[in-house]
Amino acid sequence: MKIRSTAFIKSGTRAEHYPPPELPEIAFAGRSNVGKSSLLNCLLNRRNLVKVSGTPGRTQLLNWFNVNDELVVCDLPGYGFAKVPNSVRGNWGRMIGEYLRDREALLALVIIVDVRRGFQDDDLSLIDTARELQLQPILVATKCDKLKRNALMNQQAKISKKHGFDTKRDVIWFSASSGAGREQLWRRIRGLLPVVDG
Ligand SMILES: Nc1nc2c(ncn2[C@@H]2O[C@H](COP(=O)(O)OP(=O)(O)OP(=O)(O)O)[C@@H](O)[C@H]2O)c(=O)[nH]1
Ligand SMILES: [Mg+2]
Repeated sequence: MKIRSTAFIKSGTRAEHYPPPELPEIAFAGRSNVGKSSLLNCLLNRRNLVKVSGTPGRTQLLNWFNVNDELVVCDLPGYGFAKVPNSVRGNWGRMIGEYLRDREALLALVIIVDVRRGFQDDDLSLIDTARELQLQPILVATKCDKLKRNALMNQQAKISKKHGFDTKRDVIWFSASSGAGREQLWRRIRGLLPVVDG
């Protein structure tokens, strides 16, 4: 995908904050600090469009970005951060549940995990939620550059075996540092977009 323009649209938490659903939308979710914002910057070829946080669990808002006036991407707040109080956790569930259920423009949910940790219970439950809502979950394991080649291959095999995934087809092995998996993720996203003439 050729990135011609990217722009921050807005942040919000509730339906009344959502931008008008004029373009197809793809959302990105994952545990805090997993590398969601870095993945988005890599995908959009921008160093710092999406803030990369030193403090995990800080971003409690949905953040929307326009890409090429063709597509909207939404960076969802991270989950599973131990230090977040229960009240915030409850809010997260409500906020994300509402968004996934009610956002009519939403085509797919990209679920991002750290390749070193794999898919944990909260990731798996989000995959289930997406499927129940007829949203395609696109599974991505990021930070692949953190493992040496052999360790990465072992980890890919281990994750795939545990969840019955096809190593090549079901998970995109990504690195925001090296750009590995970037083209594959774009291909998946592009495949969901309506074909525009010309
Ligand atoms: N080596 C390496 N580091 C990464 C990668 N992706 C993210 N990081 C680092 O991981 C940390 C967290 O990255 P973020 O992109 O802010 O993660 P996030 O999921 O958006 O975090 P929250 O919004 O706080 O939940 C930063 O220090 C990044 O530089 C990657 O692919 N490789
Ligand atoms: Mg972030």
